[in-house]
Amino acid sequence: MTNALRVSPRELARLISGLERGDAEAQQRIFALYRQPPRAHMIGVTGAPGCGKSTLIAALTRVWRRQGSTVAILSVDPSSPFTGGAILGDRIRMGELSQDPGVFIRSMASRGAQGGVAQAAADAAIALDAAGFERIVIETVGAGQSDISIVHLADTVVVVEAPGLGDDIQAIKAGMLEIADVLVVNKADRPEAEAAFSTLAAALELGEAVTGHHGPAGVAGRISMPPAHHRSADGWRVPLLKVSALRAEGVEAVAQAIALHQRWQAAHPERAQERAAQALREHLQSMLLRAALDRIGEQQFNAWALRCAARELHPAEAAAQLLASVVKEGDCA
Ligand SMILES: Nc1nc2c(ncn2[C@@H]2O[C@H](COP(=O)(O)OP(=O)(O)O)[C@@H](O)[C@H]2O)c(=O)[nH]1
Ligand SMILES: [Mg+2]
Repeated sequence: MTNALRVSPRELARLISGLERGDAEAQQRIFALYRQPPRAHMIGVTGAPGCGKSTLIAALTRVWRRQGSTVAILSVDPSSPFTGGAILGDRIRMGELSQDPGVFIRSMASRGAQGGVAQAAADAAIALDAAGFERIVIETVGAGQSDISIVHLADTVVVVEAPGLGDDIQAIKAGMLEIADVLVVNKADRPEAEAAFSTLAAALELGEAVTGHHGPAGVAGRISMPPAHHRSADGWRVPLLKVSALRAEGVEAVAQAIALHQRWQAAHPERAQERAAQALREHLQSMLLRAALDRIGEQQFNAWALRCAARELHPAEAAAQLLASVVKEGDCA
């Protein structure tokens, strides 16, 4: 039986390619699919390049496959081993997963996608949900605004840290701590991991002391959690977990923490509302910019940019004047 709200494996690849190109037909298909309730759990995994995100995702996928869940992995990390032909080349890491029909692996390119790779990946996740994948993992490099926005689109955000990347608390510096639902210190098989773990644990305790957030115990409070954690602004206790993704040690605890968070957030719909508001804001922002640039025209835009470069005008003054002229001309309809 064919169902217009189901995406076949054959349609899936075509649809995602269409989204990458910013293809209008693919976009319309996603609009239709979005109207059905989501079933998949969307998990964002982020962290500095080389911290072991891809290795951890592969290890988590093995756990989920043993539990009977299907898994889709979207990578927006250009250095990822999931990227392009490297998937097949990296047999040790992905091993049997690349042959498993219950696992879908795809890297996302940003070329041409309107609103950038974050929105294209969010739309691809909708397609993957409609294709029946139960866990959808989005891997992003923990740097830059698009990565922050992509994690706003996930139900559960896993932030990965690792020793030996030059800075023990990069996650905190990049503002990643605020967005973490689960914090992982990877490469625990290396002795330096202990220091990274302690630094992060201390920073978390400090954060808790500063916010002074001590609400009633949530879902996590009733289930034994690792000793180091802190309470996020909305009451979720963020677990800090030590893992060796390479040796598949501690990975089941990460899967458990992710499952706990999935249950917790199902009881907190305000999270999903905030995510939708954020997505709406981002779409408005990119559409407004596009509409303004269309009206201004490239030639005029370049002329104003030259005036800014010549120090005739501050860019903010120029933007305000351009905006005023655009709004006066147009009727915003
Ligand atoms: N020692 C050790 N190395 C790891 C571990 N996890 C990943 N690595 C290595 O770290 C490097 C980067 O891993 P990768 O998963 O590609 O990191 P990503 O850039 O964050 O996706 C690779 O050489 C991995 O083999 C771990 O738990 N322990
Ligand atoms: Mg990677």
